[in-house]
Amino acid sequence: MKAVIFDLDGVITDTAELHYQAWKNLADSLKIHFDYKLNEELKGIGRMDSLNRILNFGGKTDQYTEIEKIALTEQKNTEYVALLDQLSPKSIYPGIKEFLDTLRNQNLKIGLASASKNGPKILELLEITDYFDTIVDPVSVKMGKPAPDIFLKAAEQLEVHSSKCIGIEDSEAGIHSIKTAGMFAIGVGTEKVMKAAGADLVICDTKNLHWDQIINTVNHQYS
Ligand code: G16
Ligand code: MG
Repeated sequence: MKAVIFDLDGVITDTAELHYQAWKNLADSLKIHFDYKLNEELKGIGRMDSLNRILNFGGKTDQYTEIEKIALTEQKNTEYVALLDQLSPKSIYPGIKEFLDTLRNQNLKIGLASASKNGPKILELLEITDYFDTIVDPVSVKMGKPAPDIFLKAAEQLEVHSSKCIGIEDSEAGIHSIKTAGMFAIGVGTEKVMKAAGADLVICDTKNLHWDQIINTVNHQYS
């Protein structure tokens, strides 16, 4: 293995609650019910796709023009970005910093494949930008997760063949994306959900990300 490609939200830090607050306020103003269940379904899904799912859920798909929808996503993002200021190095999930150090020591390349246009800003707030050899601009890929595009683009930018990459994800859409890209997939979450999505290795908590265990599982699978 030559590279590890990370998802951001739900793997490196928890921004789901901040997305929830910003989407909830927008949905309230549109008189659409929004709850944690729907928020869960938006994980890993890009901004406009997320808005479309919310409008669809509220039965209001046809009530807004494309220009109005862009304005709505901007309204949500302005609020979300203000909430991001709460993030600091303390917001990094347990074990992630140590894992990044191990990857560095093993001379592995490190990439970010997040659907978030705020990815670079979040890495800055967490003070871990320097660990990353590449960050994919989600605007540069044609299809969002579950399509493989964003993980393939990360491999391309790292100049590593996808079969030599490991992807780490917390969303089902993200696991599909990694597997379709032909990579080894680590799922952060419950065994049942992540295995069903196709994860090769499941960890329930980021503090259980241990390189020795990962590489053993990879070698076992490919032997
Ligand atoms: C993340 C979140 C999604 C969010 C998307 C776009 O994906 O999980 O809920 O809609 O980014 O974020 P933004 O509006 O900041 O561009 P990922 O791929 O990092 O899990
Ligand atoms: Mg995620």
